[in-house]
Amino acid sequence: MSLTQNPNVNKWVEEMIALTKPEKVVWIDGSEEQLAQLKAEAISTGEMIELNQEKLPGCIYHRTKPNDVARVEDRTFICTKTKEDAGPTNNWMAPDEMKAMLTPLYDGSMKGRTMYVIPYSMGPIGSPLAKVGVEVTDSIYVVLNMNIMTRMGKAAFENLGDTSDDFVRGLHSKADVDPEKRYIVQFPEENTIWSINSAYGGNVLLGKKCFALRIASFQGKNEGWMAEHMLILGVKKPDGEVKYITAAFPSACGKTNLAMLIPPEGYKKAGYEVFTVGDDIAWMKPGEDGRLYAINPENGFFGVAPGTNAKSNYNALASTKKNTIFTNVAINNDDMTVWWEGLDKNPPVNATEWKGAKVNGPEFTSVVGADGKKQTLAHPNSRFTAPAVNCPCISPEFNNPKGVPVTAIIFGGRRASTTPLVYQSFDWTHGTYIGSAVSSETTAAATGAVGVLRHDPMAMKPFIGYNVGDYWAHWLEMGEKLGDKAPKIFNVNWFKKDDNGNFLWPGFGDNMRVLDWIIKRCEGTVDAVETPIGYIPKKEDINLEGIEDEVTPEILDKLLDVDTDLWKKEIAEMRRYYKEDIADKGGKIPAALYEVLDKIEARLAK
Ligand code: OXD
Ligand code: MN
Repeated sequence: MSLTQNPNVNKWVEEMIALTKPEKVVWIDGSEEQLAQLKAEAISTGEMIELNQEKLPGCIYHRTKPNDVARVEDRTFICTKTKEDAGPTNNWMAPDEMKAMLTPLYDGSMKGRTMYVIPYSMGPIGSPLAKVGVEVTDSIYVVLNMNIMTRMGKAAFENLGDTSDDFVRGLHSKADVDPEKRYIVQFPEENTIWSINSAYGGNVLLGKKCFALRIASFQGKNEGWMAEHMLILGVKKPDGEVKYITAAFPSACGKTNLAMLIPPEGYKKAGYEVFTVGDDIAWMKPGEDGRLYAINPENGFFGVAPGTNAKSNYNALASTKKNTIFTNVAINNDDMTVWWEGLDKNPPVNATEWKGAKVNGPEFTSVVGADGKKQTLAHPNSRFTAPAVNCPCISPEFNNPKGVPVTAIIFGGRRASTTPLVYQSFDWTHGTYIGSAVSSETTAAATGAVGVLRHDPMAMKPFIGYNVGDYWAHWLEMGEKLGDKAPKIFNVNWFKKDDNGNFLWPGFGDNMRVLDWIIKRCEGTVDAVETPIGYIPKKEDINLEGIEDEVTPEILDKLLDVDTDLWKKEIAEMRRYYKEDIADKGGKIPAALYEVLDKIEARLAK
């Protein structure tokens, strides 16, 4: 029975029932009893596996099909009325054409199955920045994950009210999990998402990338706010004041690690603390005082497991110790716990690898495959879905409906050369340019050539729900609206290397030293060196206490170096990118961004 009087919700759910023809319909109220019952059912059918309830209370395991282990960008579409409105960074099809193609796939796709109707809120219930979504799905895995990742249940409907039409309609059916018929489709003009033939996280937890980034970025443009692929962290200073920073990085650049950073000893002793507000998505809107406020629309972390350990990210690991869902990691059959590459150096002897085969872990992981890489017990994109409340450093402001005021915005990527450890933009327009120029070198972990530069503007390339040129224009408009209250914009690069290929900067907790400089710049308490590309730190202003042996003055010189020749090449590449990848393909680049390029070029020529 429906959980809401809202006729818009009820009409849409009726239509989805008529289309997919489920045997049964269950409305998710979010109660403990209902969740316990669904969990038990999923365990009884084998869809979920119960883990060791003493060591990992409340934790369960799920294995997806081997063909269904990651987001599928080539099968992700933005269906706006015109192709131009989707722009050069998105796949596009006309909405009617897409619906005509997908309707037969959905027709009867839930026959013999249960449809779950999930009401959820992205953002704290009742927050003026929050938004409501309803997802219908034929997957219990989706229900159990959405329970962790969102504020799920009846309260979301109460927040929506009995008449509003302002909710995002998400239709998901795993159908036959056929990769040839897999589509992840956003209809931004209709607040609608259709996802079919996948049962993997990012493709099916429709509140996350589909709603909170693709649909929300479009809503934000129309409503005067921003949906960004950014972590949010708070730095508490010894005087007790907390400064909030958001940061956008392409994948494989350590976003979750930065969000949950543990400061070096010296900082801890001095009284610094870092709090996590979010690790993936920020919704930001000007507040009553004219400053930019951010909420994390999510309620949990959907993190990559491999590489997570007590050293690389103690807080993330601690977050996974209860009420967590593990997807595609390995199981240690001796005690029904979980394992992944990089957790420790001892793969379980009696293991089940991510595809479900029982193997001897050490033997299995010593075999080099045809691709020259060692076999892995856990899939490289295996995940944990962990409740945010589990995180030892979760911010006390996590549920604050007003959000947190943003002092600084950071962009970054993985760059072996060219880009210094940190630099500050001259102003918001220059900062927007820096965001548009975000790029990262591919790592050995990804397919394709290593070290190839991939452009990923604002780390949003796969997530901007409209034309990237209009998105950049929206950034510029937001800057105008915020005026002198706008956050300061910085760029960082933790990945600069020496001539022998060694990283110059230790990273992880030591990134606190860079955050420290950024905060002081925002407060106006440190000077900087003006270079053609922006302000860089004076050497003495980066606190190296405790790592003087590792980061010598010579190394610091290299980290902060701005090489004119390399930057001339960088600017030439940006001109090529703007022209060939964006403008020639229908992206309208704001004139102000070309002016920034001209100015940097002129400064470099001097
Ligand atoms: C991503 C993620 O792919 O957060 O960006 O999963
Ligand atoms: Mn992400």
